Amino acid sequence: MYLDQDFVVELLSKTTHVPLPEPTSAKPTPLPTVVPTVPRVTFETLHDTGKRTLWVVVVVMALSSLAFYVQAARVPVQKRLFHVLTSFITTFAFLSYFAMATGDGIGFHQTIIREHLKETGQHVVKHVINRQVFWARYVDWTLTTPLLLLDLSLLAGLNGASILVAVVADVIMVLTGLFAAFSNTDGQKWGWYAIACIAYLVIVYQLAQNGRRTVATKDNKTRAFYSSIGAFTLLLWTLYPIIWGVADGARIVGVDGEIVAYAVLDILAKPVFGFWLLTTHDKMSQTTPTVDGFWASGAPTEGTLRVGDDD
Ligand code: RET
Repeated sequence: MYLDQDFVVELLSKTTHVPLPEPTSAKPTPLPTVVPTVPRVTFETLHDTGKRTLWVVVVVMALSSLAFYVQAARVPVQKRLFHVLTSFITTFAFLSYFAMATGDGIGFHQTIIREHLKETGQHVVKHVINRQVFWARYVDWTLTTPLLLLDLSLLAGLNGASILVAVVADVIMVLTGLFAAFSNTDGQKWGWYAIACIAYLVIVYQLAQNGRRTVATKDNKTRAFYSSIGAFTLLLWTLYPIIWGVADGARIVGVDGEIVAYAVLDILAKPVFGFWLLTTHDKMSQTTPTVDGFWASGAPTEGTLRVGDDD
């Protein structure tokens, strides 16, 4: 707003002046010291490296999903379940990476660092750290890690109860990992993390102990293959909690580093794992694990009464 100078002078001259207090002989009382405390606010976010990496994974997941769907249509129906499961895994990963690359599925976790002031006895906010948490990852893992476990369990011929235990432990692991990522105190964060690690050990037990015992009754090729792909999976999966620990957990690794590390692991754990599983499985003879029954032929119709049939 523009104000005319003469108008302002006239206005001020008309202002009634409040009389100043008369000087007294009394000494001025000391005022309490007010320490100005403006907290430092920092943001830990992704930069160009992170963004580019997310887009690379979007493309890798899209192309491998297409390849898996095409391969699924070409194999005998008894082998198709593995293809369908693996295609779903990369499809969910594609959706989650597309969300993150376009800025969806990302939240902020706020850490507030306080300082104790001896003079006033107050706890003042000194530093506020806002770090991006990619929660879309956890949605992806909740859906895809059980499917990966299903792939391995079917290969080993694991019983239904063990599969269920492994899948439920897996969901608990991912969800408690998500709680850890958004927790407020160190106790809460590492408490959730410890629970997630116990759930992870339950999965390892089911697949390594029960899975190996079951696969021991199968042919040599299946046994050898289960050992190799199982060891590969165990190694890769164990790296996830380590990355979480140094990135989201201890905050030693930045957001870009975290994205790159998970991208490498995700490509190995999904498309590379998938291609290895499917090509090896397709090459195996008909005596090696195939899924028959309902999953290949649907519900049995033999012996059922069809209402409406004349004969
Ligand atoms: C969290 C943090 C809490 C402790 C543990 C974790 C384990 C995560 C795992 C993830 C595997 C993901 C895979 C993705 C494939 O694309 C949740 C990181 C134990 C094992 C295989």
